[in-house]
Amino acid sequence: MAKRNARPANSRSAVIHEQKLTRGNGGELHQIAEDGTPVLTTAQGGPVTDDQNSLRVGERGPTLIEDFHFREKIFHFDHERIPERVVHARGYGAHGYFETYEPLSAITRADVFQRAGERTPAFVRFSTVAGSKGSVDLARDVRGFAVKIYTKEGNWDIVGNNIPVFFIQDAIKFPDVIHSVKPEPDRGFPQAQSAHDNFWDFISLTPESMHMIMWVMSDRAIPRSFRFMEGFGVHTFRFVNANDESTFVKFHWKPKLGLQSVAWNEAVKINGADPDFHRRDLWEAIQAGNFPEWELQVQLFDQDFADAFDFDVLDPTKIIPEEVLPPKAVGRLVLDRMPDNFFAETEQVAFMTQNVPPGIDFSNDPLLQGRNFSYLDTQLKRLGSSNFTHIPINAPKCPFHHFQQDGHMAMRNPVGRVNYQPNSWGEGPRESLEDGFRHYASDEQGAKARLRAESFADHYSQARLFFVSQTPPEQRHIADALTFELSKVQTPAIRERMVSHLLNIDETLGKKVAHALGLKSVPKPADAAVPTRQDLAPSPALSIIERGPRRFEGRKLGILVTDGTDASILKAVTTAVTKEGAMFELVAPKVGGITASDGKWVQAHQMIEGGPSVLYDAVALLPSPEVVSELVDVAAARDFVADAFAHCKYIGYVEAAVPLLARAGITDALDEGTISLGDARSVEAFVKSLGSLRVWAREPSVKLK
Ligand code: HDD
Repeated sequence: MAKRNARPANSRSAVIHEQKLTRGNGGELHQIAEDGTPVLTTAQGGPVTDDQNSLRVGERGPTLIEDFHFREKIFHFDHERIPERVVHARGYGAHGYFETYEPLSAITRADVFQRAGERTPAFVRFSTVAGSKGSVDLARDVRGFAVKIYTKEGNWDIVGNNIPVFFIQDAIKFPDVIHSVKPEPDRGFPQAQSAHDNFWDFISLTPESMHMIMWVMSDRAIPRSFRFMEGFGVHTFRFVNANDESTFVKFHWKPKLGLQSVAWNEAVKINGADPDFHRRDLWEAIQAGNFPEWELQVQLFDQDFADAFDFDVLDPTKIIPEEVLPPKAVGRLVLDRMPDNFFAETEQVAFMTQNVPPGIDFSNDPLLQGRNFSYLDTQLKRLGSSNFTHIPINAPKCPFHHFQQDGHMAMRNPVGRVNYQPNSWGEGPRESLEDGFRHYASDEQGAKARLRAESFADHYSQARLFFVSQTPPEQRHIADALTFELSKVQTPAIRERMVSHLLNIDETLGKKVAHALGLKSVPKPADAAVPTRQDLAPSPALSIIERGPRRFEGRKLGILVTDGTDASILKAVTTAVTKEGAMFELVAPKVGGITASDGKWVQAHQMIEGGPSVLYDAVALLPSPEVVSELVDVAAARDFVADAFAHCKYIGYVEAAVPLLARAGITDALDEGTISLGDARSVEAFVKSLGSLRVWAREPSVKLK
């Protein structure tokens, strides 16, 4: 029974529920009221009478320290924050499973790869690298792609990125590259930006970063969705079979829905319109039952291949082109459930490169070796206790037995007398030579020294390979991104030094950026340790456009509607889009909705000011002739159209929308991406063409930068 408590006037807003605890048969109290609602308790389990007013002396007197409920509540609140991750602070995760296609027993003894069709629980966290926890989703940045697979032989973490190479070759340089990209220490800005002096100063002094820079300046760094990006384990790892024979392996996650990115001009606007764009996208897709999926592909090779390959397979700034070594599909990853609680799972999940089950092992990649130290170490700082594996998201899902005990927040200690081994009580777990992890017995020798292998010295050839493998629009985007970023660098010498590296990668690119920056003269190419190889065959697998989806599935159409919108065209568009496996949102002058031409009320999803076209992959303009004259004067409606056009999106429009197109300056420039919607057939043609996602042929005319 709920009743308004008889309280002094100043606390009248507080509604106190008067509840009676239920009793069990033995008369014991339960913290559940007779009507089934739980009774509010303290963290100690004590039932609470009043959570609206602290305990005080008289109506206007001081608060009493005796108020244990108040003190406990505020104490806990004061300690809610934990340190954010030193990198990859902003992230979003989901649960799912990994399914093995076929047994891989010949090459690995890892249990997870032994049985076709077996599903193993998994958790994935996507992230940006540089920004703080509260930064925007569409920063130009690398995306983290960290996968935890809860195998029957312990947790296997592939702590990867959406880019298959890295900035540096040796982990000892990690603090430097990260310091340089984070906010500059004297001024505390810029946030989640690489466009500043410190970053480009470091990069221009670190030629090994050039291959990575090509990727980071490409559209890969502004993905449309986590669902449309690749993931890479980056390093060379080893598979090891039951006979202790090793095969080198590189891990790649390939999105089922294909690759897709946004334009930089669009990214900047998305960050304003919806800073949580990527989070919301994953949340909505999974809640709607559109479970994102990636295929695990592996590049497998032996020592002979490694010896013959043009580059060192231990160098994390190099790839093995897929055309040179085609990947093999070995399983799939499906994300089908959001965490119950963001903090408990996504924030507290601890990924560690050193989490490998028997059958998977490391190579000598110096970046990987350093990471294997860093990831354990950082969890203590972040999660506050060596018992972070007791947190459910980090605990293995297989049985585990060890003698680690005590420490802060110990949830489970060994039971019984024995907490060591060997012991003569005949109790407790013992090692297993047969089933335990056996480190691959590679034969290592050499003098102790701080050295960088000569085989790591070519910093430009693969940067060039990446650049020449891009389509013309993608090459333009790289040049534009470099120009934008370097335009934010205030020190001319840094801009010039950067251009001197670009000249080694591709002379035209270097000159183009020099010109766009307004450099007075083109600098000398940087001194290179070894000449850039011009003869590497382009790898089309490196292009997003070449790898595009050719389908609109999983994408979103924004439909501009008003009172009087043609109901039959609207129906045809929404039906066709849904049939494609895509989503749509209705954007209307008022979020409540519209009355369509058939007199029926249709609920809207966004008001025009809240649903700019940057949130959609394509747009349909279906205003009625009566309302369009009002719409042409609305800035957000004009931007909706002008931006969709400038971002090279497909635009379907009814005749009534022509004045709106005209106000957005588009009438003369209509092209194959602006499609008139007169009847069901034209709607079908429009929706079919959406699979191309963008009309890149339009780009030079709109000067999208
Ligand atoms: Fe790292 C987090 C990926 C190099 C040290 N890293 C972190 C995350 C990802 C990566 C995806 C976020 C995990 C999560 O969602 O919780 N890192 C990479 C990749 C690298 C790489 C693909 C190069 C190939 N990282 C790298 C180096 C070091 C670190 C060389 C240190 C020597 N990384 C860390 C860290 C983090 C981390 C400080 C911060 C939070 C955490 O580990 O759990 O230990």
